[in-house]
Amino acid sequence: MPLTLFGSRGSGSAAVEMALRAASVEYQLVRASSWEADSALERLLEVNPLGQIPTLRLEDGTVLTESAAILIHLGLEHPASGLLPTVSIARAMDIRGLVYIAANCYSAVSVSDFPEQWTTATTKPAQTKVRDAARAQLHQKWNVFSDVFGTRLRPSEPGALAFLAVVVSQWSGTRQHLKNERPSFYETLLQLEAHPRLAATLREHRDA
Ligand SMILES: N[C@@H](CCC(=O)N[C@@H](CS)C(=O)NCC(=O)O)C(=O)O
Repeated sequence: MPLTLFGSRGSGSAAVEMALRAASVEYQLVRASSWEADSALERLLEVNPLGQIPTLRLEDGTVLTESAAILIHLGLEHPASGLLPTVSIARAMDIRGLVYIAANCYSAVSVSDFPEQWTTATTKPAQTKVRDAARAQLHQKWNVFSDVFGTRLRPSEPGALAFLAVVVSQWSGTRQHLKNERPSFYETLLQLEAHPRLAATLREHRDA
């Protein structure tokens, strides 16, 4: 049985699709998300009680969630794919970057997307304040990512870190922020988007 990727258009599953393709791994895509009632949400909830994507079911039925964990697993399983550097210290830094994005950026996007879940306030203005604060935090975390990891993204041979950085930085006003605050990193992200390892998947996620 091929791997099954639960995902949806414009979501973080794009980064995992890029990785599966880079590693030439066969997979079937199941459209599922908590915000699409007509999707395979019930099936997703059976394997991931959080109902989050990306969720990847491996050949033997093992379920992987958490984009950083999925990308690290694929990189380690397919060392020739270039998803992770082969040199130990460089690999450790890329893993640090992947976990950094998941812990600091992806989490802030969740607050920005669903502020009502992060406050007991029920009024719209109060929830908007939560969203605005989450976005300010998110943008600050991207500044630091740019300063610490920006040169690791290897536009000529992008790997898992570049995939996750490009996908997660598309959301919550991050690109506009980076364009103003970290223009050179912003240009690197655009360069990466045009790379064949990313371009087709990004196009499908935009046009699907
Ligand atoms: N910690 C997870 C977060 C995944 C996540 O929040 N995915 C979003 C889509 S991009 C989602 O499914 N959100 C719906 C929800 O939380 O209900 C990861 O790093 O993969």
